[in-house]
Amino acid sequence: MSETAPRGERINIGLFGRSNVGKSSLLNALCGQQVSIVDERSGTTTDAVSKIYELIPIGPVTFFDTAGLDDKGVLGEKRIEATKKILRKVDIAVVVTDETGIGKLETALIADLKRMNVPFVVVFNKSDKMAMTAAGFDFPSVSVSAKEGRNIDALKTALKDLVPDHVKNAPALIRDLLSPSDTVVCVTPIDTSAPKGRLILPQVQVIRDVLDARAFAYVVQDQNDCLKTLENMKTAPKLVVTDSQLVKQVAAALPSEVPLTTFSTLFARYKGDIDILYAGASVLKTLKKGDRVLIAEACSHHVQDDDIARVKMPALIRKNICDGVDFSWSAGIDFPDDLSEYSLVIHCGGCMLSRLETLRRLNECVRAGVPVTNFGIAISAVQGVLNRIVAPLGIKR
Ligand SMILES: Nc1nc2c(ncn2[C@@H]2O[C@H](COP(=O)(O)OP(=O)(O)OP(=O)(O)O)[C@@H](O)[C@H]2O)c(=O)[nH]1
Ligand code: SF4
Ligand SMILES: [Mg+2]
Repeated sequence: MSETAPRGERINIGLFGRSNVGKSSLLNALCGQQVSIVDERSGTTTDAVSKIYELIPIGPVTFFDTAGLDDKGVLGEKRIEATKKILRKVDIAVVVTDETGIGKLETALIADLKRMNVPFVVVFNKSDKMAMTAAGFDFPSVSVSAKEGRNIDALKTALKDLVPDHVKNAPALIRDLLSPSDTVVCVTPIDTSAPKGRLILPQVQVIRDVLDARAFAYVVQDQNDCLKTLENMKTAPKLVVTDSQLVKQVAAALPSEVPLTTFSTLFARYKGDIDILYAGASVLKTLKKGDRVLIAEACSHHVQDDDIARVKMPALIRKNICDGVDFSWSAGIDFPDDLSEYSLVIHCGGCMLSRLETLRRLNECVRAGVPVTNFGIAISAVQGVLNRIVAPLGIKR
């Protein structure tokens, strides 16, 4: 990525701090326009304000201006809760304070951000009154005047430096695992759930990525066809990639030295964080009676008789691990506010989510201290083949 190249995905940047320190003024200074109302009275921003903006040198971002974290009264508590919800969703946080510096609230906020692993910068605003220096602090900071537009470029540079590597460098789908002329066998069952006359998009994307690597793709329907294909091949395949619903059968049919993975596992790495999802899957076998598991889907849809979230996944866990597990479900863009009551979150494959949106959801779980995995990885884990299917991706056990 060049210094000013626009990124494909929007980064969420939140401004947090006490009332009246100049959060809204700072947002306006960053965007060079009146986005948020500024007033000398405390508590001006009540509901969070979001602003989509092309921030040079980062690219597309969404800024969130929030209510002060010291807002008073019953409504104030609700606003603080809403601000904290945004805190769990941002990719980068800006902790705004003024000439009064770092007090109790900022210290607690910074501790929270460190614990949740959220990259942040502290902004000492109102430098036209008194310039603060961050000498002795162990965090990045910038002294600015939102009112006079002083040092705002330094803040933009600091924000750019905070963009996490995993956001900047998305992994490949499969091509990094291949050399030209390697062969990949894809197992794509054509059953009643397969769409008529075509393959599903994740399968097409994997095949395309194989071709982009100048490698060769064989496409077969099941483990028997896969074995026949292997027998006909002069050299062993570099990788066999199967649909998750056949992973147990394919793993049993193929010799153990044949590298095997699933479409879901490739996508878990491509779109999310395979290490987090793999670690989350290890919790499955420890589930016991009464443990609460949240099954989360990114969109709402009509529930079918063999619905994976409502029917198949709970049945798989009840049958193979423990039939006393207590399931809850969520669908849509929001997780429940309190994830702490769950022993595990099992998320859908997130086909409608971008990589950054997927990572944000995983991070929400990590920040709440709750293990998270996804449908595809969970199916392989419950079937006892997880270590085999992550091995070709170089996952450290
Ligand atoms: N001197 C000076 N005053 C500033 C600066 N930035 C903001 N202010 C003033 O501080 C007051 C509060 O600014 P806001 O931007 O509304 O502060 P806020 O943090 O959004 O406040 P809430 O929405 O109430 O939480 C206003 O009177 C601003 O004009 C600055 O850089 N210098
Ligand atoms: S798997 Fe895709 S379609 Fe299904 S709930 Fe998740 S994002 Fe939506
Ligand atoms: Mg405000």
